[in-house]
Amino acid sequence: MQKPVYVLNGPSLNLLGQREPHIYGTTTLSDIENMVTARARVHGLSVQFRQTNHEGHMIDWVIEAREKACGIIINGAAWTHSSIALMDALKAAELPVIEVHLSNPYAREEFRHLSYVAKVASGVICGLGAHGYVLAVDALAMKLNITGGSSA
Ligand code: CA2
Repeated sequence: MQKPVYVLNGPSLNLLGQREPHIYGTTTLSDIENMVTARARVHGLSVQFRQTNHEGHMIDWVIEAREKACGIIINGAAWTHSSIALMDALKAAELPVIEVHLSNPYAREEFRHLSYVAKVASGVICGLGAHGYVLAVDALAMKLNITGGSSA
């Protein structure tokens, strides 16, 4: 049986839909979990969907994914731009990694233009809001050479 996709979300993403809707939209993280789970099912994939505000937890999950996941979809939020530890863990996981962002960091402040995650990711999806997560599932299925049903 196929291992699950780990969908990992970084700091403050638990506030989605409650604050800064002009930047991050009105969709909640729970809505995104439902969207991702439904899309993964089309590809015959299951999902472990998680969020943390603690960097060490995120690193532990990435290391756990090395054994337990078929791939990682990650919105590292602010750690994207700061965490060499996250980059090193993602590299060590030796899995396909799709980086996703709701906003387009390249159209925002200069400090968001550097992504340590992108340096070890198979692909990056940004600026497309919550739908970017759905596209990330499709991208991961493509990387895994999984052909879903006729609606995939
Ligand atoms: O656009 C994205 O998905 C980001 O990863 C969001 C991060 C930001 O640091 C990245 O540059 C781009 C910020 C996540 C904070 O989430 C909030 C959600 C609702 C309200 C306030 C913050």
